[in-house]
Amino acid sequence: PEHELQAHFERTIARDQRIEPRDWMPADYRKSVLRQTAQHAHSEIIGMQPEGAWITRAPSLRRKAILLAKVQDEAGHGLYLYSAAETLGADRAELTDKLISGAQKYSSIFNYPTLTFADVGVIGWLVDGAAICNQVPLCRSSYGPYARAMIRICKEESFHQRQGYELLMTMMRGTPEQRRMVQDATDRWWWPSLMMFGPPDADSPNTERSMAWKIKRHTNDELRQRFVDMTVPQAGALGVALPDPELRWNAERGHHDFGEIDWDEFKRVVSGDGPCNAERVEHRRAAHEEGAWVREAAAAHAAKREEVAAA
Ligand code: FAQ
Repeated sequence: PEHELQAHFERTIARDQRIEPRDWMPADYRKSVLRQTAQHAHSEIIGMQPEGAWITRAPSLRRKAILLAKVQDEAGHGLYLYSAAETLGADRAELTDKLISGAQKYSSIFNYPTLTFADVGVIGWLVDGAAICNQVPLCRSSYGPYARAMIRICKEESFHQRQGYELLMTMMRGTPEQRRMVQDATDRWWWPSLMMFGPPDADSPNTERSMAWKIKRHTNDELRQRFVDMTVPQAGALGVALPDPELRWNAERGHHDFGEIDWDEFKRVVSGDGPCNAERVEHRRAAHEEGAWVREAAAAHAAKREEVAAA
């Protein structure tokens, strides 16, 4: 009976055990985990574009090889997360349709342009840094396949973050022009990175329930604060300024205070009206359409093998 299944589900959550694909779960739990994993998968796939644009223009063979590996990792994360979404009953082709039609979201951060090679370093430092901050606690998310995917993904994200920081360290030891490029990229990516954590807790419709179900382990503002506290000393070591005149240590709180985020900009970018939204989705649509023959060939090959096996 349903109330017994519900009680078992509640107990599993209360004991910090995992919900697995075959377990009974409330329809809204399934819906919410699916919403988050699908958005997360879409973010990884769309997230290949801003840096991918620099693969052909990387300044050395070494930088090209590193960047290629990083962008391939992001594709892997996306596929891994789509598999997690499939365990909840989603259909992968439908997920792609929902991304392309704008029915499902992906992270706001990937709607900003990458203007110079310093952006590649700053994405590794700030965007992967924010991703790690957000995703390490998700290794303890209550949905088993999602939590397990996060473990491997976080290991690769740490490598990504270090490569970005190392790239920036190298540029900061370079010419004044290179140092200016790093500062300029930091100025452009800082505020969008803070927006990755989502709306303030008071305006976050999903947080309360996702925390109760342990899908999320911390609120958006908690993780944003953690990221700021972690990043300020890194900026100091690098020798770049963070573009916020209100950023300062607050000894009483034991945290850094920081300025107000432009939430109008956030809303615009999330609702499709950021600097690169149209371009990102169009690029994904074109790649999907151009890949149709690969899917058809794979399906034909699988059918042929089945025929041979049956004969
Ligand atoms: N952009 O009620 P909440 C990466 C949406 S890292 C767009 O607070 P929730 C690695 C939200 O979905 C980036 N939409 O929602 C990488 C919700 O919409 P809905 C991906 C946003 O779920 C690095 C509505 O606003 N990481 O890809 C954003 O409790 C470098 C209300 O918000 C993840 O997805 C945003 N920034 O908290 C790749 C991490 N923020 O569905 C390449 C997992 C909020 O109600 C290169 N996800 N929204 O229509 C999470 O932790 C959570 O889903 C949050 C949002 C924290 C993103």
